[in-house]
Amino acid sequence: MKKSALQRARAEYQPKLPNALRGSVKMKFGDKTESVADQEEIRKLFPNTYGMPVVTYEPDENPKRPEEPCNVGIILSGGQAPGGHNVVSGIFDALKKLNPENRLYGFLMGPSGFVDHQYVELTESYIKDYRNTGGFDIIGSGRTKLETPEQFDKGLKILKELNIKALVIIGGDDSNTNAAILAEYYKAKNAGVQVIGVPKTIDGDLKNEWIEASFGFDTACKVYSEMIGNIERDCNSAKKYYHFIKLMGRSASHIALECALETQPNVCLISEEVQAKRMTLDNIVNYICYIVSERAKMGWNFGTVLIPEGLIEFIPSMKVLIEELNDVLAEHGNDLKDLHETEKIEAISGYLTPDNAALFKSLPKHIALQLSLDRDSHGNVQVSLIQTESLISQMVAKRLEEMAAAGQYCGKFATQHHFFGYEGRCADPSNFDADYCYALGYNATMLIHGGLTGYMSSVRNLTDKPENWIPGGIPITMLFNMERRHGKMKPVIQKALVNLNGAPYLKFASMRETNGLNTLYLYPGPIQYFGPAEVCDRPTMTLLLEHGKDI
Ligand code: FBP
Repeated sequence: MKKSALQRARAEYQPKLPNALRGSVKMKFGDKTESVADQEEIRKLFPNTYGMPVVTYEPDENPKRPEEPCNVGIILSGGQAPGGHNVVSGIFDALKKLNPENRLYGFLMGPSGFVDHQYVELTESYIKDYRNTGGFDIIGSGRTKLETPEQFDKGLKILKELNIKALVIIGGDDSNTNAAILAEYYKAKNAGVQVIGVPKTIDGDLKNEWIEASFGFDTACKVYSEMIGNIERDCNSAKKYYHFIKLMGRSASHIALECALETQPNVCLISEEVQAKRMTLDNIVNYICYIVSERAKMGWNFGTVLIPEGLIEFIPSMKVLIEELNDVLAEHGNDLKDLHETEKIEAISGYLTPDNAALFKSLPKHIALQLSLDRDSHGNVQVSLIQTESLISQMVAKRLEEMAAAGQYCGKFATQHHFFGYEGRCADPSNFDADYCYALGYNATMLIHGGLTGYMSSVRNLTDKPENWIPGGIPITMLFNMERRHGKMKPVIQKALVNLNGAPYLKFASMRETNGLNTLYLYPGPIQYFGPAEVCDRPTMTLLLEHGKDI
């Protein structure tokens, strides 16, 4: 395989492992746990895996030797996130350290490889080219939902054939939901297979007290912030465009918020705030027009506006519409799929209640059609396909024309649109993600070694040096609540949205007006892998602020 100079240098990087994982360790069990909501329903649905204790480690003075051989299978599930390859190498290195006879198998292209028995054995010579690299191309990823007993039994067949004792699912909230359901099924069946989850998603919305960050968020935000900073320089040089930048993050606005802290744009919308303040599309447009017109008074007809990808679902009236659309598409999707665009909009409107039908029909046609596209296999609207940035900029342009006609605005408004998402998901992991992912993977093997199932790998104390990070495990059911999916109530991991009382949001809100009306851009520059620690190893501002640190 031909390699770039950076690839060659980066291959030499040895991720730092927490001290707590270096010697022989044994498990320390904490108190029993409860799910975040709907405890009674979830306890009933997970009779074998509900309420298990949180786990940490302590040194083991008398480790048992020799270790029994243990084969492990892995699945990379959902959207790519920087660092996935280091999770794989961490699992592998720990397995081989426990017993060189242990084998690691990777199921190809996500959960479908597990069900269809497509796999590869991951050996040192296979893994070596992927250490510290971005992407999930080592075995590929996919979004097949593991939900039926037929799928679980087909998967069990290959696990038994390969003598696999444990399966590690590396994924986001939906994939870890699958991991918990599978763990419960195998335990109920006494199948002798453990299931462990690893918290992955650039969206940053799989977190709680025990999961301080999902992997990939750090690197992805740094890539987007570099590009936003470059655009800010461009826009401050030419002084002729407003750049509307949509940022990935299916629901939560963590990415937009982190990038706003890193780059100080003129506007950054936060979906959670829009929802809490019950803002309408008009309110959002008026706010942007206020910033644009005030800047125009100073002769500045340029600026940057960050828009979180998930915004549309957080505008209360749109949320009600989308919920009804989800049910309509679940019920009538097959009848609608062959209809031509205008007919389709008419037919869907016919199924909607009058208020929703009126709102649906008032949207620009391309947005109405984008909202009616198929949901993903987990029932989510595919927000990456909805051009919210152009919807909002068009509405702003229209309002500015009205303001100009009324003598309230005198400026020029030219726009450029961007969507930053896929650009960041496969970047080479930052030092933080390279170390964090390796520790998460290594720790997943230790949880398997401890005989656990239905647990998620947890590594905490992340604002300290990696040596001082605290590894452990939490039962996945702890993160569950009941939500409506595909028209039915289902147990799923509750997404961690931006906390409007949390330090990252409050810091942003305190700077918002000043950054909006002035030109105070910050230029974070590209990720650095080699150099001073304050440049190369700095975690996200979100993580620092959440841990009471100064930025
Ligand atoms: P995960 O939750 O699976 O990590 O994926 C997150 C994400 O990157 C979102 O930010 C985005 O909306 C979505 O995936 C895009 O999905 P796809 O890769 O299927 O286009």
